[in-house]
Amino acid sequence: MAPRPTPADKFSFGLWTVGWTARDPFGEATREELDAVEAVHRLAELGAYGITFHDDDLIPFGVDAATRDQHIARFRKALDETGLVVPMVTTNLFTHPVFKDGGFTSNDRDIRRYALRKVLRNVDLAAELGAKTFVMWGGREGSEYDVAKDVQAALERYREGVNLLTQYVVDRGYDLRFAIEPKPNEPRGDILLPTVGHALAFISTLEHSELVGLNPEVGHEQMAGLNYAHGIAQALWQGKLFHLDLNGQRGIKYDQDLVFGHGDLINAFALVDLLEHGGPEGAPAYTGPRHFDYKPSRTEDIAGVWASAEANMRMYLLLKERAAAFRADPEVAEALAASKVAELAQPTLNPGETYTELLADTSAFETFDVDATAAKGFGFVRLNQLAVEHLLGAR
Ligand code: GLT
Ligand code: MN
Ligand code: MN
Repeated sequence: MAPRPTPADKFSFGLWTVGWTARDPFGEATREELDAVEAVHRLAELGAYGITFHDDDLIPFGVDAATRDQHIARFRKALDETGLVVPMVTTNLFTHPVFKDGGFTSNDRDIRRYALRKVLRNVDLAAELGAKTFVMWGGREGSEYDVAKDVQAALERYREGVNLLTQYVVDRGYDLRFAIEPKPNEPRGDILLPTVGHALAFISTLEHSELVGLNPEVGHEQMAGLNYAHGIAQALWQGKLFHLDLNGQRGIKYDQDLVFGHGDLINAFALVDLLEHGGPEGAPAYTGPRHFDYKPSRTEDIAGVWASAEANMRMYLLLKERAAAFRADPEVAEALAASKVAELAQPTLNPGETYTELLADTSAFETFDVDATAAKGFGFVRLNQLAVEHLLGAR
């Protein structure tokens, strides 16, 4: 039995996740629209602490200002009634046909200006609702045809857009940071900033790069055949893990958005272990929201939607429990030591040592027993077997 989720676990869900009516490119919706107020109440009952949304999830695209205010007021009331918070907000720059060639990087300049206005309006709403993170998933920023997109110009326009947004946040005094969500493809043939690495390199070029980090999604890295836990570790190492999207994906194929852990379970275990124990002295490496961005499968009715929402939180808590057991096992401690895992944290040079001393150290090279050292194994397989046994609950 995994413990029941509580707000202290910091689980959050996108309104578009439980609210997905399951329309796909091949078939109609299989579920009714879900009211945002009901989503807030149900998620609170299940033990979540937060809800996130795109502007258009909450406020239908194109409604007048008075209607917009009514939608926001109803939502706020539901938040007040339940205590649910809004840790993150994002903007939809992909559904409306006007964004068919992107928002910030559309070839059409008027569309780029419109996109910026749509985002600025939503940044104000995010700040009003107390969100600390503003996600930017540029799903339509890309192309199908290489000759149709000047990628260097597109990146320059992306940069121009993000620079404007950070300046706005600074000038307004908002306590809000931006998190770019990479994805390699779908819906565009190729999306700009396709992986964690591309996005980190882009962020380093920005005027207020300290205000811009990442929102990596499990499935999006795995669609590119990459190791999500490694990507998260690099984002942490660079101080750029501002937020994250947890879900499941099975291999290099379309974006499945399965329940967290229902894809690569071993990597999910390594991820939870990293988040919960990867900080100094085994402390959590990440303390932000554990945000689920999944799609309740098209086969499910509304009861199945709530069961799948629960499944995400349960998977996280079970993995957290398994990771704690792994860390507490003396045999694991011994295997970790035999594999010299902690030795990697030790600097390669001695304190104050330079290449001069290294060159003078004959034990490092001239008398170093290369063959004897090469003959020793690291014992990584034994260590991994212990991890998998803990994951299976076999230890
Ligand atoms: C869309 C996408 C997600 C993003 C959302 C944020 S929108 O549902 O598939 O991965 O996180 O814009
Ligand atoms: Mn996805
Ligand atoms: Mn996502």
